Amino acid sequence: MVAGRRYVRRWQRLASLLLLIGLAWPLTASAPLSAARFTAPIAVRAPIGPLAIGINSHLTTRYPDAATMPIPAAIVADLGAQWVREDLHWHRIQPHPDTWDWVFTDAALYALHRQRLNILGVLGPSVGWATPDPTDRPDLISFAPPDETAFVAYASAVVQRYKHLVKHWQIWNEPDQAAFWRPVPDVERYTRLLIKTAAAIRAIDPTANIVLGGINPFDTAFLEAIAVYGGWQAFDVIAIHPYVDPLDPDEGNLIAAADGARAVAARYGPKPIWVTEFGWASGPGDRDPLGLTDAAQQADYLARAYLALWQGGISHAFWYMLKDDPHNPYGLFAYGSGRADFSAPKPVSRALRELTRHMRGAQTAERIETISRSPLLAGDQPLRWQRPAQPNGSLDYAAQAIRISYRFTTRDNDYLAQALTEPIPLPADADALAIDLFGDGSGHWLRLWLLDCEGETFAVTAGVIGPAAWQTLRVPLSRRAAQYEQIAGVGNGRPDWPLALAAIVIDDHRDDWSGMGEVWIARIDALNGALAYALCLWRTDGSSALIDYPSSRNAASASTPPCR
Ligand SMILES: [Ca+2]
Ligand SMILES: [Ca+2]
Ligand SMILES: [Ca+2]
Repeated sequence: MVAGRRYVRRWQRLASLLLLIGLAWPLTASAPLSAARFTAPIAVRAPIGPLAIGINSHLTTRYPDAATMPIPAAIVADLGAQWVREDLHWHRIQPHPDTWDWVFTDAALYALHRQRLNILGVLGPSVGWATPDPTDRPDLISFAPPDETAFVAYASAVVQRYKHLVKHWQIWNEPDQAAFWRPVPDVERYTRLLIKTAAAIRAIDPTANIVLGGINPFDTAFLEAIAVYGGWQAFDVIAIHPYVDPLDPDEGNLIAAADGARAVAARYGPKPIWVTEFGWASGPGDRDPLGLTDAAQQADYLARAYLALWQGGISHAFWYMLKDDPHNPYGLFAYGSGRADFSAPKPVSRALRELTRHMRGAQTAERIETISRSPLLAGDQPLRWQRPAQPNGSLDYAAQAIRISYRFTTRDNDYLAQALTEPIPLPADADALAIDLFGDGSGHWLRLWLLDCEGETFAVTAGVIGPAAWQTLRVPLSRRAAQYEQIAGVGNGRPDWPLALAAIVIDDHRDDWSGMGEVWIARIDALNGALAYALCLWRTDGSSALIDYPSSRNAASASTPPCR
């Protein structure tokens, strides 16, 4: 543990030094990169404290019997999670302007509280009588934006009633999705609702925390627009829903899920980042109609995903969800004979119980990797690049690194693709690519174009261009087609190996962005064996434990110390 901390401090000092260099570095041709470039990049991703494990329990809205609510609450507690996420649906609490019904919310929240579970309460969506949509039935749920005064009154009543049980309030669910803010998301209007509701909640309970509505982290335009519309001070916690299914946690690069939100937060003010939904179904579901993930894989992915999110700087992560819906099997328990049936735990239940047992008291983690690196491209070995088709920037070599300068001028999608004259073949056994880059804090996307053996070109997203410091972006290279986006060429539509690196692409993180910047790449390596790593957990009692990361099914056989 001590060694690990010293390691971190050394990198923090180097990061500060590089930051100073970066700041004193006005886009000149001979930047002083060489002194730092042969040391390893900073660990930009690391646990920021213990991981709070949560579940989307939905007892308030989905468990059918208020009288027996202690039963499912005990089942949730038995899984070992510390947090639950509960919907406080407006149409059930206030079905008419003058009717208040607290039966199910009282039953669920008190039962969960008695199990010592922390509760994240979700406020919203609309009730029909409070929207202008004439097709809404007045007493039913609606996803149209609500009358703001009525919404604030409902939120205030809920917070007044439960402020001693609930300290974290999420304003709406997924306001950036058309399914949940109809007919189309309206960030200006959401931000206004957020500001008004947050002010009302803080007036009632100054110790309350306001959590953003759970947004897609792979498109940060909505998050940034909240700041532009003046909403950044209205919330305490950024919440993201990084669904990557049917990709697995490694293919989906879940460890990097928070990078985009963090880049936005670096511009407007840092805040904790929570994952208030993530998960995989155990068969055909909303996001994966083919059902590419089965029950065993769902269990396998659960632990890998929680640990990847933790490594990625997430402090709270809520699995979606406790129980299957009839046609959406994301649950820990099968639907069985109905919403009150908890008799059929799926393999993923056991995986969660094992994970919570291992994680009890764990403060920090250290990844023990057994990968090998082989260099693909290095900044001190200049290659030939083609002039890009777009007049959006240039590439040259300086200070033993590739320097890519970009200038995006339009309010539409801008990108700069720098293509190699001769694409570089990837080793046949490559599991991932690692890109060591010095960012500019822009938060733009770095993508790679890969050429397959049929001549088709595919794009993969390497990650987010982070702060002015060295960082490593890791791109998993799945053998499954789902990860890749075909952009050119004629063939079977799948990436057929061997692949070759064809281009490095910078894409503006939101299309209406314009401006200029500069990114340096010291090297790109191929990694082999990327999945063969383990996680060493350090606990408050001084003990440590080694967990096999690749498969939670093996977690029961996790060995005890020493980690090394
Ligand atoms: Ca192909
Ligand atoms: Ca773009
Ligand atoms: Ca643009």
